[in-house]
Amino acid sequence: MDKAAKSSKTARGTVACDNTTLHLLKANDFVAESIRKRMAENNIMLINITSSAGSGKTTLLQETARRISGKVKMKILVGDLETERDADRLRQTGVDALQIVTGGICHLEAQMIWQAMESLNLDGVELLIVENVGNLVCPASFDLGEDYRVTLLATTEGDDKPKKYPRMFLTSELMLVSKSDLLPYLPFSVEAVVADARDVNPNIDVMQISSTTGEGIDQWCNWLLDKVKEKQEAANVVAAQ
Ligand SMILES: Nc1nc2c(ncn2[C@@H]2O[C@H](COP(=O)(O)OP(=O)(O)OP(=O)(O)O)[C@@H](O)[C@H]2O)c(=O)[nH]1
Ligand SMILES: [Mg+2]
Repeated sequence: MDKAAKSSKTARGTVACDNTTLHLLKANDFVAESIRKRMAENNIMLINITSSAGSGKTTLLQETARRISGKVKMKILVGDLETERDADRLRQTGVDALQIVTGGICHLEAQMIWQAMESLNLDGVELLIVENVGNLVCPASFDLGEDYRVTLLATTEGDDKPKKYPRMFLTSELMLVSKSDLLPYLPFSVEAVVADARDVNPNIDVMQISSTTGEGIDQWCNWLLDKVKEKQEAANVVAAQ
């Protein structure tokens, strides 16, 4: 996997312009690297879940926790501008979840994850999932030190989003086309959305899921479990050398 900072990736075909935000992002990338190192030392798979507001991130994580929290030791950090609502929903499934309230900031930053980790006992944790603030724009630029970035795109949002918000899809390893149960009622082409996402990022993997019907949820859970195993096996190989 490419370990270059997510913020330095540029979409193909866009016009390069001076961007002062890039200087701020360097500070974020520095903290993100420290998180990545800490996750590597502790063998924790870190997943950053992004999407527009309301695409089904929390619902998917509730279903995920119900299915795999008995198989893998997992915890969840969830970011929102206000309220503890998503963390409350997640805790109802029995999983340990901590809410990060950004107080108006439209994305999570690496230093927020670093601070939250101080309140979270990570002993024995194998999988740490971060649910980012619902927004396809700002969270795309902030590396959180994750191993994988997973972006949900709900069928209700329209199939034009990968080309309109390319950075998010460029920096994601997996796109989950969510709310697939609504496909019969919507003018949404899965074929077109996959073609556009792959045009932006030829390496992006795609799964079609519905938290309502359960379509694709086992496949998604197996993907997560495989990633946890891969990281642990890679660490064992290094330790044996
Ligand atoms: N039809 C359908 N509705 C869904 C599905 N998943 C979630 N929803 C509904 O979509 C709405 C938003 O779901 P959430 O899980 O809160 O979405 P979210 O991405 O966490 O939202 P934010 O955290 O606010 O960005 C809720 O009313 C869910 O019940 C699905 O697979 N199918
Ligand atoms: Mg949510």
